Amino acid sequence: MNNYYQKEIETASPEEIRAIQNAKIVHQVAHVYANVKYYRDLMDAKGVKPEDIKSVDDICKLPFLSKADLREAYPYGLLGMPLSECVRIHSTSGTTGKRVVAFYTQHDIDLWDDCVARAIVAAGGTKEDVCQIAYGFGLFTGGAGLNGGSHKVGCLTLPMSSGNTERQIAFMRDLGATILCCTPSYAAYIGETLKEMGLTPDDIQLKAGIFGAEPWTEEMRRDIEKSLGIKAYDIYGLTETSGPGVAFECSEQTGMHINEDHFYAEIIDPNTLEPLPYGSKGELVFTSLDKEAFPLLRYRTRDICILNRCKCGCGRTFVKMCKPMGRSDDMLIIRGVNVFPSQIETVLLEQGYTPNYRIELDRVNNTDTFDIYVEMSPEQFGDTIKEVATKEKELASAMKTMLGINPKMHLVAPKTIERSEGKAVRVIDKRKLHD
Ligand code: DLL
Repeated sequence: MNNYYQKEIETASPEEIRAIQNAKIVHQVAHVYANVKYYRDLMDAKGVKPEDIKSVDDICKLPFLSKADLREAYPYGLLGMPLSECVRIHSTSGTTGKRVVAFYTQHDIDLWDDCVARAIVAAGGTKEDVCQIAYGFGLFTGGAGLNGGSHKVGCLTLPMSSGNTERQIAFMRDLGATILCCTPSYAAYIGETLKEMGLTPDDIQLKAGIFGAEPWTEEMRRDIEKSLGIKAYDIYGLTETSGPGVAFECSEQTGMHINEDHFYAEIIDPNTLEPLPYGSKGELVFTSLDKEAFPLLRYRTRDICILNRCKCGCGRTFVKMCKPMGRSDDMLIIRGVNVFPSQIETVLLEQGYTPNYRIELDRVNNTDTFDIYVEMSPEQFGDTIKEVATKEKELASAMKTMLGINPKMHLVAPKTIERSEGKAVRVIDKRKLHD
């Protein structure tokens, strides 16, 4: 059986991969400098010209990009192609302030689909498979990304989107789904529901799962593999770099191969911003080598990670990243959705509350619980229980509009949320997200 989607490139020698990267980076920097004023200004400010970048060894001369730049340049400031050449946008969750909008030409979609197709084939997928996609469809990249990859492999694709779990299981059984793609927490929930419905893994035909978009542990992998009777593979990516498929796990299940012919990865010290050698723990930075419409150079992901180039038993030569080990910013991933505490603060202030709040997160039955405790003002505190309940509901609905997910709101008495003498501790995360 062919284990590769594009064997020649996936098993190319490190020298061959380098040569591809070197050729692409020269072209990409010229493209960005010519077409993206925002980045040209950053390069000019640093005194770097496109001619200074002759190979990927020179990447360290280029300025970094961060989420703050994306916000400043919103919506079109980092666009590398005329809008008339773009065919799609995707976006991260969150409304005002924190939104990231990524643009794609047809060429970009084709490359993205290839990256995801490699992931599906690495998980054992072929055109004989039935691929059930239970990532969200819409602006989120999960549904569309896996859908495109599944088509490229030639799988029969079920674009289910997330939710309606009993229907997911009914389709899975009726249509003989063999590969499930969703967040790991949703996979675990599907496993539990299967059991509650009195079914076992023998009642379904799944053989593999491709799970990502949020942190998950080896323990969770074992649980999911057992409850669904499958082999569970990790997949990584972010909206800014296209979406899922920047890196994917192979049969060895010991880290994710980065699609290095499309993305150049660096690890930096998040404090000094100095590049670190392979094997060091630091922040992952990506340069997209051939994306046209949203060609980010040296984008700081804020994911803490380790890269290594050990020989892999699967035969692939692409560098491997470990599971992300945390973040170098305060972003939380709750039920697969990216949430910044500052978004919560914005809603509270807009709705006339004090910014005295606490977020509590836990994982119960493989689903994230999300509680926000907010102090009432002394005037609000006089309200009846019924009035308070109505206010909690209104606040939850405003949060849902901002964040895309529903927290449980708790309005509490004035001065009951502990004050901190130093940096406020706003988040209590009881989930065990990392090994
Ligand atoms: O989560 C893209 C994606 C969709 C990846 C489906 C995999 C599968 P964003 O919503 O922009 O994009 O969130 C990106 O999610 O910086 C990581 O912090 C986190 N993340 C993504 N994949 C993984 C993973 C999509 N496999 C942010 N393990 C990233 C841990 C992950 N964290």
